[in-house]
Amino acid sequence: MTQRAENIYTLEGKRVWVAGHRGMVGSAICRRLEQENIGELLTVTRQQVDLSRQDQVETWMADTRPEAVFVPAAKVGGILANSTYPADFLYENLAIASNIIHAAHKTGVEKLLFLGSSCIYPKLAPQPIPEDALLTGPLEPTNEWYAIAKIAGIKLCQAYRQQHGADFISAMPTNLYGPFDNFDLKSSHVIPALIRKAHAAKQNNDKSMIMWGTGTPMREFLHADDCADALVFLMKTYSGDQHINVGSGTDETIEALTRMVMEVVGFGGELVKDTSKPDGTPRKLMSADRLREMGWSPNISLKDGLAGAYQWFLDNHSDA
Ligand code: GFB
Repeated sequence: MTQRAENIYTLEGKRVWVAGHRGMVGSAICRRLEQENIGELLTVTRQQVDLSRQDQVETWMADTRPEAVFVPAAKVGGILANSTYPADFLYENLAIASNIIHAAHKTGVEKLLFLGSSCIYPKLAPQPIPEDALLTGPLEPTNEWYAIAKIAGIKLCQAYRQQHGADFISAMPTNLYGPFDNFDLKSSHVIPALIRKAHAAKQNNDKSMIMWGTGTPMREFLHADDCADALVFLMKTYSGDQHINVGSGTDETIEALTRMVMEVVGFGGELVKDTSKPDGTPRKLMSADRLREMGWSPNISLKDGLAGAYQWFLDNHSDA
């Protein structure tokens, strides 16, 4: 059995800021922190502080003085939103990353964890993708804007570590799903979209439901609660220059995923492919070796996670 890495940083008694606490990952981190005996959980809404405004971020951090910071805050979206709004995805994510990381340095934050995404890797990276594949080839065009901003965030953490000795680290989660996901069909990722579509098809007694693309691309999925557990683990056990992949280590074709969702939802109709919609990158399975060597592995199977996500959708979307 792999030995679990030792704790080198404690969250106990600390003032911890989760930037973006209302999002799927941010809310999962807040739930996970309930087990950590932290001193105070700091959160702030978009109405109180716009994270893309440097002055607002700096004032808030100088006033609240967090000791540890998680940065899941980002403008996120699925394949269509990413390719439709390149300026928004690049500008907002660059601004959020640089404002928070710079202010964290200025206010003496002890430890910061920045979140990226598996789309930072080259489109045709070797599979499973090791961390050192970063910047070895051209990016996938449907999400290069978001990827460039996230790569800049990783580099900011490395630069502040190198120049100022700041203990800022980065984690690269794979495609995530879970409670508080975005179920809007135009801007969501694939899992919430499929859940919504399969549910609607079942309710309406439709003969079929539509899946975007050819169904052949492969994607790796991780439940947001597993991701949050890995992030807290990294915060406590890891300090280093290199970003760390956070994934499940296995992937599915989009068609297989769609059939799993149909089964979980209980829709037995036909599957129709809309090939006018983009497939995106053919495959992005990340190597999970580094995190496994440190002693962390996920707990929630895709089947159980999908069932939980469907239940969350039913409980929280009265329009469902
Ligand atoms: O999750 P998704 O939108 O983003 O799409 P990416 C994954 C795959 O699912 C694509 C297919 O091949 C889609 O064509 N798909 C099938 C669908 N049906 C649907 C549907 O109804 N809705 C959606 N959205 N997809 C994103 C990046 O890439 O992944 C982001 O754009 C980020 O930057 C995120 O990195 C994790 O996996 O292609």
